[in-house]
Amino acid sequence: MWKSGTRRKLFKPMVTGLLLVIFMVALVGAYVVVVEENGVQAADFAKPGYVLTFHDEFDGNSLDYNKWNDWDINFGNREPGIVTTSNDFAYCPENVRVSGGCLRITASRNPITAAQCGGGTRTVNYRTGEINTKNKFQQTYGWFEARIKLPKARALYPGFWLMPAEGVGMIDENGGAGAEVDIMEYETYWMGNQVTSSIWYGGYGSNLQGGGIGSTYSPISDANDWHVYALNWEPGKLEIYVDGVKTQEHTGEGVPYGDEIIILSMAVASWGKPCLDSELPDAMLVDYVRVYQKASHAARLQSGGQRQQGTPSGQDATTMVVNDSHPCIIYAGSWMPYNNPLTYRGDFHYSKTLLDTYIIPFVGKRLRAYGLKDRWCGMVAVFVDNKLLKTVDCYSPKPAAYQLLYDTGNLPYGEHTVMLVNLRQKNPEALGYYHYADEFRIYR
Ligand SMILES: [Ca+2]
Ligand SMILES: [Ca+2]
Repeated sequence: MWKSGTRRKLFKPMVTGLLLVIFMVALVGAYVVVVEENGVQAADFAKPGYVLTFHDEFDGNSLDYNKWNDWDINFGNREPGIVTTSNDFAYCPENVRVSGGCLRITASRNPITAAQCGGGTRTVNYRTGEINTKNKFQQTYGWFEARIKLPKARALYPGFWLMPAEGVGMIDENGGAGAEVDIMEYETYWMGNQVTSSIWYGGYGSNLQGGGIGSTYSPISDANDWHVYALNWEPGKLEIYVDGVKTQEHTGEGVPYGDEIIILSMAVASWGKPCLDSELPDAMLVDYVRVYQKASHAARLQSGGQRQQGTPSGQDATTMVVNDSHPCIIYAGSWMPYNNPLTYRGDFHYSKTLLDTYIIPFVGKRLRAYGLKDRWCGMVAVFVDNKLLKTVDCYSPKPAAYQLLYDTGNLPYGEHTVMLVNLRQKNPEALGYYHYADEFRIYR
């Protein structure tokens, strides 16, 4: 009798917990489109058939160094740099600012002696800026979009472009995995109400090939107004969109098939034209950058796109490693990000509150979740496609990182959703109700 009574006591809160959880499935389902990130509704980013893999709305007061570098890709450590011997300008971190909801890359007349690519230093007359995602974000295929306001001062050359993640060496003679893809470039001196798009491959030496994508130029209604410039990159095909209208297409040779990084930059005194110093400083403004992956290409995304630095263990062609900070993970409740050098990419999300929930939509056949375990960890429920998979006790008498927290097991290949819910329950040894999410591996 004593035993059965105890069981009933244990059973009752469990039933209540699961009923609440089932209620949350519906609630969270409705919550997906209104969850806010940086004050902007996720619904603003929604792109049917795609998943958001990277974005920056530039809403803060400084550049997000988790996403961007503010120096040229040929340099490092925020070093001002001159890229070619013909340039009369240096890329300088000080000319990159974030304010008023925008990234601002400013060209200014302000001589500087800086390092030159290939060695040595030189004094140039102008300073400007560049940001890029080298070693921070890279992807193969997908939709790359930025909302940009071009500058007016003459002889400026703003650009929104992609480069091979592994460096220019990836642009090989046969087209190779990589290519420079110029989604949008604009020369203020002469282009008027049109922008240009190009592809370059074969290296930058005598084998350089490429040129304009399609008919090269895309009309814009007003060069000095805001426009959305986008690339749709698929296997063997590049398409350029301006304000949602397809303007260019390139198929066949040179279309890259390896990871690329994003660059926003502005050259000065370009095309051999002089600047008019009285028109400077002037800036290109970027409202946002958003990158998506086609849901049907997610298998490809798992094979190297979205590759992340510091992967603690093998990532092969069939595995995608996703950090807890990935924008596709939807956190609801009082989850908090936290830094810890012992974790994957030095961070994790933690929860200690009943019904804190996260949702991971993915395409694949299996998901494994990894995180920390310690004496303060409690129990969570894991749902796959809205069905309870299991409850998991993450308690460990000794703290341990990179622990397998749960595994969906094999599923039919396709679109799935994993949901985790904090049950705020624990075993008698545990000291708390914490849950730590650190890293996810998705298998195709
Ligand atoms: Ca913005
Ligand atoms: Ca992490």
